[in-house]
Amino acid sequence: SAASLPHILLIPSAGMGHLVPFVRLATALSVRRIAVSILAARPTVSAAESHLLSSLPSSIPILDFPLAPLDPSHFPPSSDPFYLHYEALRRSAHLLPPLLSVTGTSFSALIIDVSITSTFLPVASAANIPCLLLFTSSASMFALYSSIPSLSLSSPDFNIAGILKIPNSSLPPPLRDPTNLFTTQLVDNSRALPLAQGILINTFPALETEVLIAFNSGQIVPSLPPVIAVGPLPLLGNLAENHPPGASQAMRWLDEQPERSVMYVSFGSRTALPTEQIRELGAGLEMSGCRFLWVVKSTKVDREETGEIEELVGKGYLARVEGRGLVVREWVEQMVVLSHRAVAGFLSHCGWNSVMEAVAAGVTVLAWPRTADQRVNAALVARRGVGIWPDHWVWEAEPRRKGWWRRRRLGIR
Ligand code: BUP
Repeated sequence: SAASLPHILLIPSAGMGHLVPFVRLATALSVRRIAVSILAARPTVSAAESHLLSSLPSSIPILDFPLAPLDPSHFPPSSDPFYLHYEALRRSAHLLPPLLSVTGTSFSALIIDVSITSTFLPVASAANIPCLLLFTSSASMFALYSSIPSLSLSSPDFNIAGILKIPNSSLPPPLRDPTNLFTTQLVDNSRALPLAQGILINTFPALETEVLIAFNSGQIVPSLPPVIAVGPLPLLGNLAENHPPGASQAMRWLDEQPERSVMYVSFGSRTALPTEQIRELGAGLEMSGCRFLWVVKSTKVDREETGEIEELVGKGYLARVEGRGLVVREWVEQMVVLSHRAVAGFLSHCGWNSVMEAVAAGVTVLAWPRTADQRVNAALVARRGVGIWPDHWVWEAEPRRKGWWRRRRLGIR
């Protein structure tokens, strides 16, 4: 009977980089005739998330989860809106059992985002529901993540189980500050990992062979449950059916370009470049003589993205590159872009979803990691021949004074 079929509740946290792999996992389970639902914490941070949630098919029903608001005065005013959202969700774990009892569905398991591990695992365990984690970055990054409690963060290199060397310069920048919200959450979550029934990662054995073997032979953190490579997660829907040719300005433009001639340029859904750096990147793309499709982004949260492109890239830029370069500010269907016959390269920040999508589409990556896990992912990109990475480029620490980029270029401190 329907009541005895497995039914899994998936609980993503904030940001497209987290929601997209959850939706892909839900889709993969649902085509295997496993009933799934997604818990959607409201309000979402970005408009892109609410748009994706509202476009899901009826086979992936949504359970709305209103978040108790946080008192902003308890956090530094510059706190990342996505980390604040993780925190609000983490603090709402106790509201899950009452919500589940109202739905009347008895869920056979939960699959939750790693960023909410330390508060949701105990709640799941008290409710007697098996709980697995989905880690939305690489297995290499998970090796660092799960080892954090036992590492000295000031060592020059982290040598993880003798199989993975991560230079200190690749440590996600927020981890340098023990009071940063990201750091306190990560340390808490990392300690709770052994309580999970399993850890799913969107990777595959041929890409991260040694790390996956090391996890499952207990060499990295002996107390961890099985680490299971479930990638590459299937892409959303049927590309050809859902995205007919010419469906958007970007696709119409790509349709007119020669085979494998275009560089796709995007730094993901939550990395904003300062205007001066946008100008420099624009100049570089112009000087390169390459064809390019550039998704330009100047704010972290898409709702705040307003105004004309010309204000960002500079007056006259669009006319100068016309025919050869297209600059857009709105969301593009990245997987459809990467699968287009005209696209040959991807200048990417190396968010993990972007890397997996490039691998799946067979597009070469030019890595320019900007923050978080991205240097660890970029190193893997270079090591496994997925692309290239000029690894002497360092993080640019935030916050910056106005004009920092020009001063750095001119060698002025
Ligand atoms: Br921008 C953009 N279209 O225009 P990552 C992104 N995406 O489809 P991030 C689009 O969002 P985290 C756009 O294909 C990928 O699936 C893209 O995830 C899609 O980077 C996702 O690549 C972005 O992991 O997230 O956004 O920085 O910080 O969680 O890695």
